Amino acid sequence: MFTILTGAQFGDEGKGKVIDLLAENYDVIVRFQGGDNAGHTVVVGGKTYKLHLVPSGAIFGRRLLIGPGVVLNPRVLWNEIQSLESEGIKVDLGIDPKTTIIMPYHIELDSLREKARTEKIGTTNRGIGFAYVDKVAREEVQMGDLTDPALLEAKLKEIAPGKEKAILDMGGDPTVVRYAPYIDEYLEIGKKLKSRIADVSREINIAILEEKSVLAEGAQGAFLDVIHGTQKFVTSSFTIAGSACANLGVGPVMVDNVVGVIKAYITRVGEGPMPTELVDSLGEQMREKGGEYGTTTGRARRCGWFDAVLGLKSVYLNSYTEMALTKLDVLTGINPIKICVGYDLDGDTLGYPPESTTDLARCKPIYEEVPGWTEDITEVKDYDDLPENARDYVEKLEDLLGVEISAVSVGPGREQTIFRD
Ligand code: 2SA
Ligand code: GDP
Ligand code: MG
Repeated sequence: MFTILTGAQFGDEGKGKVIDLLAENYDVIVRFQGGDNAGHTVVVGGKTYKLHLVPSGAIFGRRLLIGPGVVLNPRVLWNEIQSLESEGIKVDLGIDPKTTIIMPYHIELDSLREKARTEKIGTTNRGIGFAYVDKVAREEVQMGDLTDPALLEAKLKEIAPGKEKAILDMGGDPTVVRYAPYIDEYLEIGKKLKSRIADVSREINIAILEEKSVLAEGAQGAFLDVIHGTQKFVTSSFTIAGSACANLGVGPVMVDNVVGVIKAYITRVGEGPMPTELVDSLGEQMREKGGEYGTTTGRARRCGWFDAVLGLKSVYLNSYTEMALTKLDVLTGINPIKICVGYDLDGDTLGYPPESTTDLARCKPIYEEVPGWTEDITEVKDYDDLPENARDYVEKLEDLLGVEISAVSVGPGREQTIFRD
C-alpha cells in the first residue's frame, strides 16, 4: 500500500502528529521534498519531538527514508539522529545517495538575497532555495559525494568560483565556500552516514510489491508549492501529492490513498497573501492558544479563519481521498466562528482562488457564520461526544471540501485524536 500525506494549507497543519499516528500501520515512512525548513512536531506521552529531516514515523520505530528530492543539511540530520538515539529511539534511516546537500554557501546566499529583497519572502534562512537552484543548474553536491573525498574535492573545484562570485556580488564573505573545517565536518558526517545510504526508489518499489505499506510524508503545504502556490511567496519544492511520485520514483498507479491534513483555521508563517488573516485580538488568541510559532525558526505565525476557497483548490491539487482535521480545540470558546466560503474580487464573487498572487492579495473574504461551543473537547474520544456545534462545524467543512474528514484532532498528544467510522 502506498499513501501520500500532504499539508492542505500553508504548512504547519499538524502533519507530524498525524504521521506519527498513522505510522503504527505503516512499515516505511519517507520524506520526499523540502529540507530542514520543515518542522514536524510529534507529542508522545507528554514528550515533544521537533523533527526537521528525520521522518515523523521515528517515534514508532519504523523504517525511515529520505528520498533524493530532499535538500539535506548533514549537520542538522546528524544532530537529529544523535538526539533521538540519545533518548533511546532507534533511527533505522536510509538516505538516497542522490539527495542534494545544503552547503554553507546556500545558507549564506539565502540570507544575503533575503536581506537584499525590498519585498521579503520570509524564508526560514536554511538555504533551501539556493540548494534547489543548484540541483536544477546541475551544480549540486549529493549525499553520495560526502562519502568520497576526492569526488567532493573535484566537484567543489568546479562549483566554487561561481559561488564565490555570487556571494561577493551580494556583498557577502566568499571564504565560506572553501572553508576547510566545514568540508572536513561534512566528510566526517558522510563517513558516519555511509552505512545508511540506500536506493530509495528501489526500496520503496520493492516494499510496495511485497505488500508492505509505505507512507510518503509531505512537508510545508499546498500553497507553498513552487508551481501551484502563491509565488513568489512559496518554498522551492513541489509540495503537492503528485510530487511524491516524481520525487521518489514511484509511478502514479501505485498510489492507494492521499491524505490531506488541514487545520480548523488557517495559519501562515512568512510573507504572502492570506485572505482570511485576522490582525486583531482574535488572531492573537488563536496564535497563543494554538501555540502558533514556527517549529524551526520560532517566528509568530499569522492566523485567520478557515478558508474553504483555498481548501477547495487544495483538494483539486492533491486529489485527497480523506482528510484529517486538526486543532479543533483551538476554536473552543470562539462564537460565532466564521468560514470563508467565497471571495469578492472587484465586485465579482469567486468560489475558487484566482491564479495570480496579486489578485489573491486583493480578494476580500465572504464569510458564513456558524455557532461555536464552549465545552472543553481536548479529552473527547468519540465523535458523538463532541458538542453538536463542533460536529456541525466538522461536517460543514466536509461538505464545502467534498472530502471525508476521517480523523479530528483535539490536542497535540497522540491520544487526542478522534477517528470517525
Ligand atoms: P524557505 O525557507 O525557502 O522554504 O521559505 C520559503 C517560504 O516557505 C515557508 N516555509 C514554511 N511555512 C510553514 N512552516 C514551515 N516550517 C517551519 C515550521 C517554519 C518556521 O514548522 O513552523 O519555523 O518558521 C516552513 N518552511 C518554509 C517560509 O515561511 C517562506 O514563506
Ligand atoms: P507540521 O509542520 O504540519 O507537522 O506542524 P507543526 O508541528 O509545525 O505545527 C503544528 C503544531 O500544532 C505543533 O505544535 C503540534 O504539536 C500542534 N498540534 C497538532 N495537532 C493539534 C491539535 O489538534 N490541537 C492542538 N492544540 N495542537 C495541535
Ligand atoms: Mg511545521
